[in-house]
Amino acid sequence: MKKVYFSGSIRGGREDLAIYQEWIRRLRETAEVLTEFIGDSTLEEQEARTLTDRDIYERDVRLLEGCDVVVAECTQPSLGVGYELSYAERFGKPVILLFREDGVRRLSAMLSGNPRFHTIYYRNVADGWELLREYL
Ligand code: 6IA
Repeated sequence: MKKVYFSGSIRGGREDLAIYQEWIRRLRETAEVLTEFIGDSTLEEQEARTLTDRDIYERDVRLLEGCDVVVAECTQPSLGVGYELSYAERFGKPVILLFREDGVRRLSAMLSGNPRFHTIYYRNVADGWELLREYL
């Protein structure tokens, strides 16, 4: 089973939380998801009590280094997700980006223009999943 580092916005905004949960649920059918906490609705309160930002950074970098592939939902812009993508590239990890098309937002050219990243544009998770599963 591949180890997937699933990346999604936290402090960048939690508007897409339900979408992250759906992606994580599907990914778990065929892969080990190292970052199930991305889909946790109580993450902010819990981690604020138990972990410092330094702890979070160190844990996430360790998980990134140990993964087989990074899958990042990039529709909601997040500095942390962008940082993780660059870090993943530096460590030679395959990177798949997920971007929900709404006809308004566009993916940053720094991501869509990177030939080492593969982007899946989707309208709903069920359709996107058919494309993503081919890569896992
Ligand atoms: O800049 P952002 O917060 O949106 O960055 C989100 C990305 O950074 C995610 O893909 C995570 O892998 C990572 N990340 C950021 N914050 C956390 C976190 N707790 N726990 C785990 N991973 C994180 C934040 C809790 C805090 C609000 C108390």
